[in-house]
Amino acid sequence: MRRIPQLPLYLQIGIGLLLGLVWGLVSAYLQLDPAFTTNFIKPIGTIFINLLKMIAVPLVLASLLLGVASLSDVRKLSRIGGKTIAIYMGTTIVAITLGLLLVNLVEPGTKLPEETRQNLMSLYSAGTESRLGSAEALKKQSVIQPLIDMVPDNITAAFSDNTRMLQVVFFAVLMGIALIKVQQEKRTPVLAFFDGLNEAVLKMVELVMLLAPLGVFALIASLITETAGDNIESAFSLLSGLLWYSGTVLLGLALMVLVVYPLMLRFFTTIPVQKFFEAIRPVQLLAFSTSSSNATLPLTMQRTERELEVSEEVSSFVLPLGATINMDGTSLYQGVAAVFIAQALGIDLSLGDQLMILLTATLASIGSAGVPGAGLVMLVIVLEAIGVPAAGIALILAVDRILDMFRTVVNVTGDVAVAAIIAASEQQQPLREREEKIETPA
Ligand code: DAS
Repeated sequence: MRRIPQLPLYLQIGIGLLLGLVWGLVSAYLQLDPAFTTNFIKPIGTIFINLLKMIAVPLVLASLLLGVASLSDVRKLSRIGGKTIAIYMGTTIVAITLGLLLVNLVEPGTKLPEETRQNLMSLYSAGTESRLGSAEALKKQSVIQPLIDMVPDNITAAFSDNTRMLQVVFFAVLMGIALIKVQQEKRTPVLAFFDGLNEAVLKMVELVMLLAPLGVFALIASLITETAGDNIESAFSLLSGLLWYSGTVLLGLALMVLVVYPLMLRFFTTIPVQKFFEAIRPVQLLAFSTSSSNATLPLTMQRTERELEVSEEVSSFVLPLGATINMDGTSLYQGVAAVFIAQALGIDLSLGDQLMILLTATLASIGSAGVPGAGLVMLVIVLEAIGVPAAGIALILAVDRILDMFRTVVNVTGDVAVAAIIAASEQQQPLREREEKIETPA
């Protein structure tokens, strides 16, 4: 029997989103009793959010552990490994800082009317009291408490609580380093098991994403019916807040691709910028349509080696690592989303909170795997680290799948830019010098 052609995931989710918007707006307009939506539709959205929270820890553990352990030949590439990780962290911190600056600049646009915020607070404020409690506790702690807190005293407790993701990251990195040592001493392929675990977890993310269209429908429908209450205006104010939010993320992503990376290329390589963009255009298109850095990786490596003449040794190390731990687009989005959701729930963030966002979004983007929706899963970690209820992601789910496409483009563009910089710093002849040599007659 002919297989029914499956709609691409982003289309399926787009349809779920539209149906959810129609459902929400119509029931708000007709002032239908939201009880039906709350009792029968909203639970589907709650299940979807719980599934995302369920896979957050295994996702970080598997992808980060494997990412670190795959540095097994870091002895051979020690200087490349150190430089690569340093530049990756640098671009990620620039991305999040840019996102935080922008979202604080457009803050008035993302501010929701008091009534809408009150509605949202009553819906999603479960968990904020824990924030107030921890704020009190914070005052008594030493300034390096966050570093102390990173070391888990009980790893099963760390795995059981999404607010302890930094402890899971700490464990994954330590385990990854231990695996490097075991590989070197035993010369046995110890990574097979973790490879399998990583593949299995990525498959679980795919399975969870199958529920995404229904989950998005349920979350948007219940979000609008419950916040709109009996007046359609607050529904539209929520939608206008979402437009400001999406515009802020897209502006930040555009600045990364059109300003930050070209500046980096100009300072650290002699690759002409338009040559760079010609080389990676097919990579960006594939990243946009798949929303997956992992799926794009084979093409990313081929184009980087062939068009930008980066050696296979550098590209086969820098790019797979980048697809795992370097997600500038995702980290910028997580910074903007965390502040937008906190504001929408009426939670004012101190500078300390925003620095905590910087730290956790950096770590969350390292832990995010290069698959569709991974950034959303890890956003849960960032929110819970600053005491904002994770259920608040329902606010941005409507546009998340679309933003995922754009942030994946930035993720892969950043990986290729760093690969080109590492290649140039390895004294490989940059492209232009080689061209000049050919042009000038001997
Ligand atoms: N889709 C992820 C990637 O492949 C990014 C994300 O989910 O934010 O890079």
